[in-house]
Amino acid sequence: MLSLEEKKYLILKSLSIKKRFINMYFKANAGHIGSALSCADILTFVYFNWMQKTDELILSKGHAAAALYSVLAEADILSPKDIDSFYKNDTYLSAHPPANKIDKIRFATGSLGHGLSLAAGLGLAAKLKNSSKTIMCVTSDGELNEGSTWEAALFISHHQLKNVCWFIDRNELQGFGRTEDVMKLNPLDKKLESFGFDVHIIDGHDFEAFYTIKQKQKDANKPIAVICNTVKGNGWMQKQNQLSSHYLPFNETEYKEFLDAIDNEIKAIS
Ligand SMILES: Cc1ncc(C[n+]2csc(CCOP(=O)(O)OP(=O)(O)O)c2C)c(N)n1
Repeated sequence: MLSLEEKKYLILKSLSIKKRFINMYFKANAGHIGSALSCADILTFVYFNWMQKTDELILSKGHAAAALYSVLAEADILSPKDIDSFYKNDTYLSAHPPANKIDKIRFATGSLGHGLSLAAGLGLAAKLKNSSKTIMCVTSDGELNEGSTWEAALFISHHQLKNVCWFIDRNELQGFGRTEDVMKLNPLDKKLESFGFDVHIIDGHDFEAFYTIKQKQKDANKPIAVICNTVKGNGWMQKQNQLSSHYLPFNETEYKEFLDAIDNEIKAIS
C-alpha cells in the first residue's frame, strides 16, 4: 500500500500539474483540455512514483502534450519561461510534442497510433542490451482503432517485452463520438488477453490502484496492459465526460471556477 505521505504527495503533484496546464490552455485559448485531464493522474503516478531515472515515457496521445509538459515542469525539466511559450510562435512547446527538442521527449507523437510501436522498439532494444530499462507508454482508447497499435501489440507479445508497460486511457470518448460507437472495442480486456498481455482494469484516477499494478508488474510473466478507466475532462464541472471537453477551450468563468476548486483542494490537503 502507498503510505499516507506518498498518497498526499501524489495528490498534490497531480493538482499542481493540472493547475499548470489549465493556465496554459486558458492563456493559449486552446482545446484538448479533456484529454489532458483524463491522463493527468496516469502520468503523475508513472512519472513520480513508478519510473526510474533511465526509464522512458511515451505519451502516444500527443494531443494531451500540455499534461506532459506540466509533468516535466513539475520535475524542473521545463522552466516557467518554457511553459509560458506554449502554443506561441517559435516555441518547442507545440500543441503536440516535438522530437528531441525537450529533455525526456525523444519522439514526436500525436499522429495517433504510433506510440506503442515506438515503445515496442525501445523495449526490444533494451532487451537485446540486457538493460533493466522500463518503457511506459500511454495511449488513448481511440488509438485502438488504428491497426498499427495492434501490430505493436503483436510485436510486444511475440518478443515477450515484459519491459513495456502499456497504459490505455479508457475515457470512452474520442473527438466526435463515443469510442464504442465509432469502432467497438469491448470486450477490450479479452482482446488484449488473447494478444498475450497480462491485463488489468483499474480506476485511472486512483493512485492506490496504480501502486497495486506496479507491484504486480515486478513478477508478471507477460507484458502488461493496464486499462485505466478515466473521465474525460475529469474535474471540469461544466464539460466533464462530454465530447465538448475535447476541442473547446475554457471560457473565463469555467477557468476561474476550476482554478478555485483546485486551490481549495490543495488547501484542504496541505
Ligand atoms: C492519425 C490521426 N488521425 C486523427 C487525428 C486527429 N485527432 C486528434 S485527437 C483525436 C481523437 C481523440 O480521441 P482519443 O484518441 O480517444 O483520445 P482522448 O479521448 O484520450 O483525447 C483525433 C481523431 C490525429 N491526431 N492523428
